[in-house]
Amino acid sequence: MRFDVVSIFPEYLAPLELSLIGKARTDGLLELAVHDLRAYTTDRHRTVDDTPYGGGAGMVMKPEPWAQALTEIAAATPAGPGGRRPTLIVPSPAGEVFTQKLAYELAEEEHLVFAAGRYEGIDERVLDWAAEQYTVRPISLGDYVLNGGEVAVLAMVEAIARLVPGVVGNPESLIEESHADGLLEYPVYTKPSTWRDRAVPEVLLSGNHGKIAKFRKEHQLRRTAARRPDLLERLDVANFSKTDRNVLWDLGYAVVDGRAVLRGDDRAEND
Ligand code: 6GU
Repeated sequence: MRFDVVSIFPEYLAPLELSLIGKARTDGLLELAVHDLRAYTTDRHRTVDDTPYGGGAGMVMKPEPWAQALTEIAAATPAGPGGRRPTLIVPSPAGEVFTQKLAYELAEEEHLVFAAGRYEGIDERVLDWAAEQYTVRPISLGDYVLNGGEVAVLAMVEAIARLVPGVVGNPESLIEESHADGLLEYPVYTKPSTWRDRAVPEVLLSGNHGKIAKFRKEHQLRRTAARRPDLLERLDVANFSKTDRNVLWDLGYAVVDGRAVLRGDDRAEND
């Protein structure tokens, strides 16, 4: 899998040389190149921004340096016969929200190009124009505003690259983690068994794998209900065991048409 990142702050992407992603690159599992947008300017001052038409605060990124960079990157990596066009990811708080599901989808692609903008964003015409060569996807990390796309690129590259086979040493660790099954991860503990008067839950020391699995699922459900009720309400619970349904009931949820519905909630009463 190949990643290209275009930014006016290429040094911002230096962490991609570290840890699992760095190792995957040296192992040849991933190719990743960072490009300085200013290398694609032609004026003496290497200008990348200008004032917005229509007025308003801040500056807008000029289209031409982006067009030069994106044309060169697409030309350097032509899709083979029957090959797919590369995906152009444009980090933006105005994009669709990045999720684990989207990470899995993008991990199937051969070539991802990230256009990390700064200021008020990139001239919109670049996105329309780029659609001739790329599948263009504006993507947001969530409902808050960053100063630029670089931090979002770091987050997305890490989330996507770790799904590429071989990048994470133990593929089991991809299965039992938060969001993999629509629930948050259960709490984890290590030695010592008592630390500052706090004991590890007894069942985890029991060696009883059935009981341990039950404890963990219960805590996944409790945690998700407390922290992310939105996830719980979207979950398909049609195949939940009696035990899991009892936990849901304790948490105030009934199972209605295969969904967890808050008891006492209008929707539950009307069903
Ligand atoms: Cl992808 N970019 C910027 N600039 N701000 C964000 C974001 C992305 N996601 C959330 N906030």
